[in-house]
Amino acid sequence: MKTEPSGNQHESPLGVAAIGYAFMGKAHSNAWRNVASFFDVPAFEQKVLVGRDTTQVAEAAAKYGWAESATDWRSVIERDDIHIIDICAPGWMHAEIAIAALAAGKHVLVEKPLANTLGEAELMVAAAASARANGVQSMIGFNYRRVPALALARELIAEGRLGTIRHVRAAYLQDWLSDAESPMTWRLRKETAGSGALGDIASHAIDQIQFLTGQTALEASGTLKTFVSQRPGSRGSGGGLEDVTVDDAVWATFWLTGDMGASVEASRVATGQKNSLTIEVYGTAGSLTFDLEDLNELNFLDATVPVREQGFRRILVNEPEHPYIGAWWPQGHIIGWEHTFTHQIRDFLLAIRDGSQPSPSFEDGLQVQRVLAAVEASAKNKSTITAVENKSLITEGV
Ligand code: SOE
Repeated sequence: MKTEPSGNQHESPLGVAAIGYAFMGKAHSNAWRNVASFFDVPAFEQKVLVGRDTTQVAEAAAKYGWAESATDWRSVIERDDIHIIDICAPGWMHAEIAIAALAAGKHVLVEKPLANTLGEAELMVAAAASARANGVQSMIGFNYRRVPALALARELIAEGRLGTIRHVRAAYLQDWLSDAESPMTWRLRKETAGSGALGDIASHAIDQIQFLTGQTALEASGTLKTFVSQRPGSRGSGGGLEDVTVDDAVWATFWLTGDMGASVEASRVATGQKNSLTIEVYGTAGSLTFDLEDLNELNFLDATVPVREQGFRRILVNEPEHPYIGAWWPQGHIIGWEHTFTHQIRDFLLAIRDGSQPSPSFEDGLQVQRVLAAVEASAKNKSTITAVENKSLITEGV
């Protein structure tokens, strides 16, 4: 017996199709290939990898463990043997694919940020809400929520071990665009990426601030900067310089619910910084610091002990008691960046099996998109504060 794709009981394994085979397609494919070796998840099959270049996507499918390859995502989402669509394509494709896949009764996982614009994000949330009524689940891939150390940080904060949180600082610094001669890519054009460091990596920091504290941003003040305004055309474009139409770096401050302050800095031209997401949380009873480049560690200061004993202590987040770790290796055998994608897909599959809402939801993705839009508005208007609009653009007829 096989129920509708929206049903949660599937005798036949869940058929999975991934769209996109570049960096994120590779990271997600790796997770699909190993999740069942480490976690108890419902049966699934890596059916189809979709991409635009017939030869390249076929090579990637064979390499990454997909049974088939295809170049037309529209035909793939109509297949009865496909139940899950994993969108690893550039941001400008998220809305069209996700909305069509949800309408076809497919569960959808989409990479961050949710969309390139607030309007697209709103439409995706509306599509997710109506699909959810039919048991079709949707999730956005803020994978750093699945770093065990950050999942532990959220637990400690929720338990009150830091007391009342006063402020949070986050910086996400990379340098892969520091060289002005680095050629254009889709990530450097507003029409394909939506924004630069803001949507690409500050989105992670903004999601983390809200995830760790359980609060949401109310107001934003931001500055965006493009240091390299023209770059050599992308490979095969015949040379010449092309205008960069997104930001290289962003600085923003926020006020959140819970009377909490936050600051976020993100740059893809921070020479020498490779993939450094650092987060600091300061409360009345304690503090936490984290660095993605040391992702197995969480530094915790307990301010309730006598001052003579106080100090940040390193928690090696590698015990079976820690989130996700029990499925991997004995304590101390550390894990890596790629494991967060396995954790993400494990949670997505369990939510589909249980008919529950995966987290983060498209609504969580929309909240981040609202903050991104508020930072852009603040930067554009040179306004010190911009409300994070909580109204629906759809009802406002935008
Ligand atoms: C940007 O370089 C990037 O690939 C982001 O798009 C990812 O979300 C982040 O995990 C790593 O850096």
